[in-house]
Amino acid sequence: MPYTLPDLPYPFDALEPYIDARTMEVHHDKHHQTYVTNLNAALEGSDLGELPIAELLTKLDEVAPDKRNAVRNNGGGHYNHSLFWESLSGSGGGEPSGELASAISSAFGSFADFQAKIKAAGLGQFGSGWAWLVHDGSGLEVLATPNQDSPISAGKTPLLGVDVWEHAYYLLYQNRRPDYIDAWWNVVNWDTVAARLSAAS
Ligand code: MN3
Repeated sequence: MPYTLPDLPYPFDALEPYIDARTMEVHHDKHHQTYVTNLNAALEGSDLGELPIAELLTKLDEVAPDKRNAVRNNGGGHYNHSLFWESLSGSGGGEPSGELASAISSAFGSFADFQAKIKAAGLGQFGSGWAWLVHDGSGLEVLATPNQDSPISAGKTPLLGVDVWEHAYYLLYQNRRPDYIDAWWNVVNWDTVAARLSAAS
């Protein structure tokens, strides 16, 4: 069965004023749809297209060499964006609690230190990519990936990612990536992130 575009779990305007409805519409309906379409095209005739997307991204070396980059980019795009939509909520923001809050404090010092690390990773990613909070098997780590590379391909479990491609923010923030990252914290769904940590650890 081909991969399909998941519905957004909220209306396009749910993340206003931090992320505008028009950006969400184009980002989900056009950008994410294109990753799905191109992923299915690259896997046409291959059994690998039967795998759950997260598993496919751990088996990129099994993809035919002439299709591997297309699967890496578009499969990563599909997986990363599916995770991204679920990580956000119009009633999000604030700070995490419980086990997630403790894990962040012990890994990074404080929630503010963690936020600074994510921002530095997002701003330090030249061109397009993502900044991530991941579970690396033993604890939490912040890292950046270029393009649509996903930490899951490196054996790390993504808990939260911020999309720093210009398509994620340009309509509202133009070149001001720092302002977008600052605003994005207001729509992070910490319940989802906490559930991912529980599943990973
Ligand atoms: Mn994007």
